[in-house]
This record gives sequence, C-alpha cells and structure tokens, in this order.
Amino acid sequence: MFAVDWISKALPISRAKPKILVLGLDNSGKTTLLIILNRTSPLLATSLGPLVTIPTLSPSSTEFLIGDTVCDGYDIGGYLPNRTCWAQYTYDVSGVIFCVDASDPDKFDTAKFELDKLLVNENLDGVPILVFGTKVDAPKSVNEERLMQALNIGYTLKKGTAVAITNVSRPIEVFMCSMLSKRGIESGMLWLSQFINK
Ligand SMILES: Nc1nc2c(ncn2[C@@H]2O[C@H](COP(=O)(O)OP(=O)(O)OP(=O)(O)O)[C@@H](O)[C@H]2O)c(=O)[nH]1
Ligand SMILES: [Mg+2]
Repeated sequence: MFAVDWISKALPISRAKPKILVLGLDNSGKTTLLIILNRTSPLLATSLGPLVTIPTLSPSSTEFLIGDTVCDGYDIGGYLPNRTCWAQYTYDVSGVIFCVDASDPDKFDTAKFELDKLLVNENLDGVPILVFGTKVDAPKSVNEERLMQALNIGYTLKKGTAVAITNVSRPIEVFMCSMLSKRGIESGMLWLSQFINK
C-alpha cells in the first residue's frame, strides 16, 4: 500500500485531456479562435507568428487552457467535405464551441442545419455547447437576439435569470465576440469552464 501511495505521488497519473470540438461553417473564425486561446495560455503558447489563417483542409488539434485545465481543441474545418467528417470526432467530447459568422446572415440557415445535427448526435448528449457569434466588429453583423432567433436557441442561462424551458438536456449558450478586439471571448470561455471536469 505504501509503495502504491509513493508511486502515485511520484508519478502523477496522466489523465486524458478534455476534448473540445471547435466547429462551425467555413470562415466563421474557428482557427483564429484557437490561435488566440493558445496564445493566451502562456505555458502552452506555440503560435508566435502573425494572426493569419488559411482555410482548414485537414483536422488538427491545439492545446489551450480552460481555467487551469489543459484541453485539446479540435479544428476540423468548416467546408462541406470537412463537415461530413465532424461526426467521426464526436466521441469522448467534453465541450463543443460552435462558431457562427454573425456578419454573414446568408449562412445562418446552413449553420443552424449543422448545429441541429450536433444537437441530436447521441455521442454529444448532455455535452455543453458554447456558440460564439463572431465578427461583431464587422459592419453587417447582427445582434445576439437575432442570432439566437436564427439558430432557434430560445433561452439563456448566462445572466443568472434562466428561463427554464422543458427538454433542456444540455447547457447551450450564445456569446457574441470579435476575434479582432478579443471582446466577448473571455466571458464565453468562462461560461464553458464551469462544465469542464477538473
Ligand atoms: N473582422 C473579423 N474577422 C474575423 C473574426 N474572426 C475571424 N476573422 C477572419 O475571418 C477569416 C476566417 O477565419 P478562420 O479562423 O480561418 O475561419 P475558420 O472558421 O477556421 O474557416 P475554415 O478553416 O475554412 O473552416 C480570417 O480572415 C480571419 O482573420 C472576427 O471576429 N472579426
Ligand atoms: Mg480554419
């Protein structure tokens, strides 16, 4: 017993890092978000170059901190061929970040279609979904209420005045943000952090 105690103290048990899927249509800001999150995790920061992205063709993962927990953020890409692969990544997921370009209303229906598929995916039952409405700095961006309508997310929990509705089996919340000014990112991540196992 003593030996086991000693070994477990000397060799910290390595647990799998929480897996966070970062999903959304093409051009919605997923890769940009992961670069920002990785940079704001000083101990993990690897992306030191300018904040420039190219469309994601192949899935990759990036470490970042949620609270003090190191997570793996999976960036699978948002173009149609990439979206057909999303379901393959839905095992053992601790959280989903779903990015929607709030300045591109023409894509809202497609974004809703993809979000709805995630909502009925059994692997993701109960998994919290943080919806980021990105590009609020862009001239044509819609406000939070309009985005929630478009995505048919009809309730809010973040302001502590939750309107309880039936059939809410998972936490889901919308936060508007700008990757340029970084506005809104922190509050969204703070909301998500409460559901990520330490
Ligand atoms: N103005 C503005 N531009 C943004 C914002 N977020 C991302 N962008 C820009 O939008 C473009 C697409 O961003 P990405 O992060 O590559 O988008 P993505 O979701 O990873 O796209 P795919 O890899 O094609 O799925 C880039 O030129 C970003 O600089 C934002 O909040 N505001
Ligand atoms: Mg990308």
